[in-house]
Parts: sequence; C-alpha cells; structure tokens
Amino acid sequence: MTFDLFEHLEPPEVVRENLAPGAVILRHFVLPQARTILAQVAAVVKCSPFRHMTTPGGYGMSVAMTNCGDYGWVTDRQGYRYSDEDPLTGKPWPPIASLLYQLAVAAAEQGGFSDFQPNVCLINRYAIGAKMSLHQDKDEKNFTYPIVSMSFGLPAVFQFGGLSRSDTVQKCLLTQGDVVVWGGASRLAYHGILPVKAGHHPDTEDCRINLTFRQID
Ligand SMILES: O=C(O)CCC(=O)C(=O)O
Ligand SMILES: [Mn+2]
Repeated sequence: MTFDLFEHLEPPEVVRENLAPGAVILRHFVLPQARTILAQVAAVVKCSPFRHMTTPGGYGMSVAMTNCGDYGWVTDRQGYRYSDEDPLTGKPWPPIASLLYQLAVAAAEQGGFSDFQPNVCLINRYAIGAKMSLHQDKDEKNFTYPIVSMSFGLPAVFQFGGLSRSDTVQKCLLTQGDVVVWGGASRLAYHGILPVKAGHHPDTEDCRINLTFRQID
C-alpha cells in the first residue's frame, strides 16, 4: 500500500496581512490551485508566447510578458497601452480561464472590493535577476477597481510604497500562492519587485510567475 504523507493535510489557511488602507496580502490564497493555474498559464503561452517588450524610452524589459483577457497590457516605442489583440500574433489574447477569473474576484472581495470584473490578466515571468522598478499602475481608464496580483514559483521581494515615488516602501517576501490586493486609497501606490534571487522551485524551476488582474474600464 502506498502512503502519501500529504494527502490528508488541509490546504494552508489564508493569512491576512494589512499593508495600508485598501491594500492587503492574502497569504496562500491560491496555493491549493497553484499547479492548475500554472498549467493554465502554459496553455496561454502556447497561443500568446512570453516576450520581452520595449519601454517607450527604448529599454528592453527584464520581465517577459504575455496576457489573457479581453485586453492585454503592451509597451513599445509608442508607449504603454492596452490592446485587444496580441501584437505578436495579430490575434485576440486567449480568454481568462474561469477558475482564474473566479479566484481573482474572490481575492478582490476578501480585500474589500466587491464589484471587480477583471478584463485583463497580465502574466509576468521573472527569470533570475529580473526585476520591476517602482511604478504606479495608471494606464487604466478607471481607478475605482483594485489590482489583484498572484505570485507563483520562486520567491521575490515586493516593494509597496505610497503615492509618491520617494515615500518609504515596505518590503514583503511573496511566495507561491500569495495574493496582493490594492485599491481605494492605495490604488495608485508605487510598487515594484527587487531582482529575483537564484533558486529552484519544483513547479516553475528557475523563475517566478506573477498574474496581475485589472479591470481597465
Ligand atoms: O510581479 C509583481 O508582483 C508585480 C507586477 C506589477 O506590478 C505589474 O505588472 O504592474
Ligand atoms: Mn504594477
């Protein structure tokens, strides 16, 4: 008879960490679904592959990106914007899988935002050393909806500051299954990811995957 040490364990409990008014980390919120979600990411990537986009200033981003949803976030020399088709394939982005959509809505609800209907899921892949500098998410038409951000694979340090770039930042280590929700008074808070440290994760090997859900209009 085989005996699986883990099969009787309950999924870890969600632990809530308040970051600021309107901003919370929901530890382990999507941990039970992590492998299913990563398989859904792999399916998206088959249609709309990861690519390194260029900033308006002409720099290549260290993070590789793709999207699913009605729109995707893109950047090139023309600027940051949302597009209803993938510029690489000329086709619409793959849809947001139902499980992902429901989990994003549930996380927003836990964060205190009850009417979230995300129509964009930006998928970020961080190889070792990749980072995202402090920035605000402000390319959306409407800031009444929160940002819902899920982390998988290698851990990374998330920086969360205030409404000015120079405000002090909190540093939080995000690991597989953690979800950060920020909206309301924190919707335009500066945030970023420090360079991902070398490591190995059984589900993603040598990278971190982040899913950022937004409702853009
Ligand atoms: O990777 C993360 O945790 C944050 C990603 C992010 O801020 C963004 O894509 O705008
Ligand atoms: Mn962001």
